[in-house]
Amino acid sequence: MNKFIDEARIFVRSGKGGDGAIAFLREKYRPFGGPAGGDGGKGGDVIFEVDEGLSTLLDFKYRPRQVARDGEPGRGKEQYGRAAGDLIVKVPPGTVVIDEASNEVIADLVLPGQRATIAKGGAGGLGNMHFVSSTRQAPRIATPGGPAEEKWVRLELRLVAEVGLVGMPNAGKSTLLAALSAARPKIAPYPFTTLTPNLGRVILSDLESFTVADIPGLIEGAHAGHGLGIRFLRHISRTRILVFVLDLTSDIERDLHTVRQEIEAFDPELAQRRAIVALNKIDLAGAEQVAQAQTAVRKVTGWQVLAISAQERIGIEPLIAAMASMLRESA
Ligand SMILES: Nc1nc2c(ncn2[C@@H]2O[C@H](COP(=O)(O)OP(=O)(O)OP(=O)(O)O)[C@@H](O)[C@H]2O)c(=O)[nH]1
Ligand SMILES: [Mg+2]
Repeated sequence: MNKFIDEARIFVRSGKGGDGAIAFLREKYRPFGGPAGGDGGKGGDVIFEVDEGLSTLLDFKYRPRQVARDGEPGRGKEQYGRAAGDLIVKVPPGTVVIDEASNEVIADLVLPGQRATIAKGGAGGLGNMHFVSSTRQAPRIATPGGPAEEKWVRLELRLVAEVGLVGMPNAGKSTLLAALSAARPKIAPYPFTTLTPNLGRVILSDLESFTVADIPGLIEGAHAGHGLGIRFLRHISRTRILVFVLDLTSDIERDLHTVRQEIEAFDPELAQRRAIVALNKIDLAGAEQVAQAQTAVRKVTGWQVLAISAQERIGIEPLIAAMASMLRESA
């Protein structure tokens, strides 16, 4: 299991272009053989590329410098300098690249194989063989290679999932993820079991599936750093719908209020996302309590409220159907 790292700061530098050469052909029987300085080669680009197999920015903790090679200078006898190969840096899906100097997002890499040039290599300089004219038979001019580009960039991972599970610690989010998908996150009868986000894929058919993210639980004051804080909410910023998981054995209205407030404090836009409520642990509650809770939560939110037992796998299919139809509607 890879350690989950979702932030990194790295230095990138492209390659400088090779200088053009100043050279003349000097052959035994051609004393003034003419200018023959070749062009320099292009410097390497630094290109980020999404690798589906990666799920963390951990590698960058060990390799915080990504430097491409310089182009080779041109040489005599009209020989070109070799261009440097580009440096391809693999990043996990969902990596946002931010230029530290301007604080601007310069790339958002989501799809497998997607690429972005983060630092462009310098062009090769021109050799003096290009500068011959009728009045200038022996030019002593060549141009230098283009400069390297360098910058510090911040990488932020924002997981790619259509549905985000949110709720208080111990509500049963990870149990629900396990019931929905083949994911096997850690589940335990105490708060803060989940320390980093988990992803699972819900398979509807051969052609249809969607990804669900389970994040660490939120508590009151999470936006001020309480519990594990709200920094993991970043990982549901790309989701299209949220599922609020509530534990029927606790005060559901208070829990719902708390979680919604923390999301609002993190990002008001995220708080507006379409949502479904999953009232969990119905195996521990009476039918009447479940019905009352459903009515109360529907009244407060206006959302669809489904009763489930993640552990006993009750009500899971209707919940999947509700998520799928909401995703289709908001496509
Ligand atoms: N009886 C019952 N217990 C459940 C149900 N769902 C989850 N649990 C139990 O509730 C406890 C917490 O479940 P988790 O899935 O770890 O809860 P979580 O929301 O992921 O918690 P954090 O990771 O701490 O935020 C575990 O002991 C589960 O076995 C359910 O439907 N019925
Ligand atoms: Mg959990």
